[in-house]
Amino acid sequence: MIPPGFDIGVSTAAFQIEGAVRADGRGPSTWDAFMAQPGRIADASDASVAADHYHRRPEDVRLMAELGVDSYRFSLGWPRIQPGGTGPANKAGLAFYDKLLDELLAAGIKPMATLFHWDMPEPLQHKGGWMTRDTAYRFADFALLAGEAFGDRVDKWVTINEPTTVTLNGYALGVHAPGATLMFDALLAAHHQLLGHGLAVQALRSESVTGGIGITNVHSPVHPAKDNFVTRQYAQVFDLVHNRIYADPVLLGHYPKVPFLARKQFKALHDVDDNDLKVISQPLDFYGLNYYMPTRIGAGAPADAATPDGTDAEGMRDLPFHLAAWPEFPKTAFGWPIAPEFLTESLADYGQRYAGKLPPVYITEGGASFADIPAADGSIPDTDRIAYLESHIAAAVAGAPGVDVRGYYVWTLMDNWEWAAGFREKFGLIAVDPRTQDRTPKASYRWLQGVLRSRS
Ligand code: IFM
Repeated sequence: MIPPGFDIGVSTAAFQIEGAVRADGRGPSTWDAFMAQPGRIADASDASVAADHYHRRPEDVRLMAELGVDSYRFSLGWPRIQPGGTGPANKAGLAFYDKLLDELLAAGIKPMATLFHWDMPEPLQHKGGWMTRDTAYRFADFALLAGEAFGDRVDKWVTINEPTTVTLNGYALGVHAPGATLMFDALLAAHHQLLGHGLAVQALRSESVTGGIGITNVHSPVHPAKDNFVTRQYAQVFDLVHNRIYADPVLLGHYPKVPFLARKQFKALHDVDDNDLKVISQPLDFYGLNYYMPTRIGAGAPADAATPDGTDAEGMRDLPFHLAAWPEFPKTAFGWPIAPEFLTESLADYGQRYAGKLPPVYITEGGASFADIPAADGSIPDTDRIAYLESHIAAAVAGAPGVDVRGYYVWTLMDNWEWAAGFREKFGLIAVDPRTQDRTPKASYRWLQGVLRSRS
């Protein structure tokens, strides 16, 4: 099933698994502040312990080694390394990732490090976070620190994870940190993240890091619910805000053309300096795609304020379009349609749209939340997750014309703190008991282990 040279990895993020939010000089982050606000997190939990990976790192690396993955994608906690978002590195923070990198390499696992997976040092958020241009430059300083410390060992660098989600959930709808409800004005945060990406690429290259450099966005192919002019236009607008305003500037060096009806809303992106676009579109060594589900857009305001993550955002009600259902597909526990054919469609779309400009692609995240009800003997027979992974890995391996797909990273190694959903949504190959922190590999872990062993 998996050809030679095609990497299978697992993916995580610092804030979702590490815990130890006050340990060893870590500074507060945007998410520390957000999760402390009443009503923000579905189960009223917080990530102060999460999966306690900060203290259980060696055990987690051992579990990855036994699983047999080629690569591990994790993120470097910016507030752990640079607690105030400026100035020198916190030695204890660096030491944690130093040990992680050494342990991974000793286990034969290639490290893929993400620089920004959503936990911004709080002092930078106070100054406006990604709405402030200066944050892009502070992010480049952080990239420089990371490149200097780990540039000899990281196999691949991802500058920013899912700028779409940060812009939409964090700055437009307010269901993620920092909780801003700027709607289309949030597009400035998109531009500053992209600028931060470009500056971080320059910073890493100035440190002559040995690993490849890329960015990751979450791609959702968009379809109109009805085949009429207005619905098609709204679908096009959603495709822009979710997908193309990130991929086009990075891969083509310009923002996409906007349908006439939305010109005003996208103005922030059309006033940008050409020099920014040059910085944003530097050639990359790879492009990261996270794929979870397709989106169907219907014309007319939504019936309720629900976002795809199940959290209500009042701003949704003001939109002239809504997210329509996919009754033809089975769903994950999150209610997301399970449709591997749309991963194929996403790849085909990239192959066509970015022909000649697309570096090798890694599916840097893919996975599903399920209820994971334990059997009487305590084992977790998550056959629905196995089916999900089998079909999506097969789609990634099959690829599409014009795309060189080099790997698939399962989201995620172990059950974690799923942002605004708290501990409710379980995506892991390994269950984590929230009281004892005991790790129990699920059937999906054993299945993937078998697949990886059978390669040789
Ligand atoms: O948990 C998240 C991750 O942090 C980013 N991509 C989507 C995952 C599932 O929602």
